[in-house]
Amino acid sequence: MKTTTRSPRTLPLRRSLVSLLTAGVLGLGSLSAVAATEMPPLPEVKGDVVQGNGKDYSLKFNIGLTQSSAQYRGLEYFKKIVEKRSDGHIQVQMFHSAQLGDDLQSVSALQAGTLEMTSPSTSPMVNMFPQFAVFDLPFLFPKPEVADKVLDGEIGQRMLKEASTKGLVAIGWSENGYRQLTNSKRPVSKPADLEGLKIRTMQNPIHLDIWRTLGANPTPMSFAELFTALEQHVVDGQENPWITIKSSKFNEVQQYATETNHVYTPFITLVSERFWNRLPADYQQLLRDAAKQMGDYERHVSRSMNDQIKQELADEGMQITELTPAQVKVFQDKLEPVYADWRDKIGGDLIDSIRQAASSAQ
Ligand code: TK8
Repeated sequence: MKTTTRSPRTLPLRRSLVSLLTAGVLGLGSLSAVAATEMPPLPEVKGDVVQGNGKDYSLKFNIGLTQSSAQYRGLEYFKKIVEKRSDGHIQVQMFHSAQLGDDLQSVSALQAGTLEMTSPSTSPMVNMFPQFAVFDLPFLFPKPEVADKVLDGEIGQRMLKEASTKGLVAIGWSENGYRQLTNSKRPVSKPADLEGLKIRTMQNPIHLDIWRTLGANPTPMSFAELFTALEQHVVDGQENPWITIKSSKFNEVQQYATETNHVYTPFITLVSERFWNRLPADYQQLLRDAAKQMGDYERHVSRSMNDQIKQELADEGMQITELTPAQVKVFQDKLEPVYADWRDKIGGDLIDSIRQAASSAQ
């Protein structure tokens, strides 16, 4: 899939049109003037057709990110698996960019039975499931393999069970990824540079704490409102993974970025319990298998594109600050009190077992 990254809103489009026209005039005919992001191909569907009960089902799956996200690519794979292996008896309708609601609205819609599936970040759900807060602690997951160990291991599987309540069935993990800071005001390489910057955070108390502790002025807000808030300077900055920054075109309204990698955010795959209960057991298992395969593939897409997308953002004019290990440590040290405050609320044992997984994955 080729994904063009320009929108008619801003100057860069005019610039890229000029270079396209120039390329045309010069007979180069190449599209290379417009950055295009190649995604790894959709894998083949493996596994037999599942019998079911002869009935047909239709499920709406709504996500928060755009069609050029790894999340949407994962959703395409999920659809392919489910439709093929149910021999067309389960139809998956895909919705992106929060068309049917943002993360929290989608979760409510699942509970109400008006939407069948969604895949929110865990962070806005901590009021429902406090144990998810462990994913909001800064610098807890030093590399993706540690996240895999936790999500695919005992802790992640237990969390899926615990989150299968309140009208929800939790069936898998994919990833949003490592979060990076962007803003429209100035380069940031140390906490002092954040002084007075209005930073949008997810609706999550630890994220608020993180940015307050670093000296910024954080405001929680739904992701669906974020582009407009940045464009209209309601906030100066935000933080999300490179691929989300690019696929949401935040670089059109944010000049500066800092590679902080401060938090790793998973996406949790959720099904409406009302819908789930209407499915025969083998279709329930099919959805579980498909969610697992989507999660593995989506994580692969997200990771394989991370550096490439960072480069594309730089090529398109974003000023990216990379931090030295010593500079990262300044942020980490400053955030120690956040750990101290949250340790008991989240559960010291849980934090310790993740740190253990981290050290054994080194
Ligand atoms: C998308 C959100 C988003 C998250 C955020 O639905 O809110 O910043 O990182 O990706 O889940």
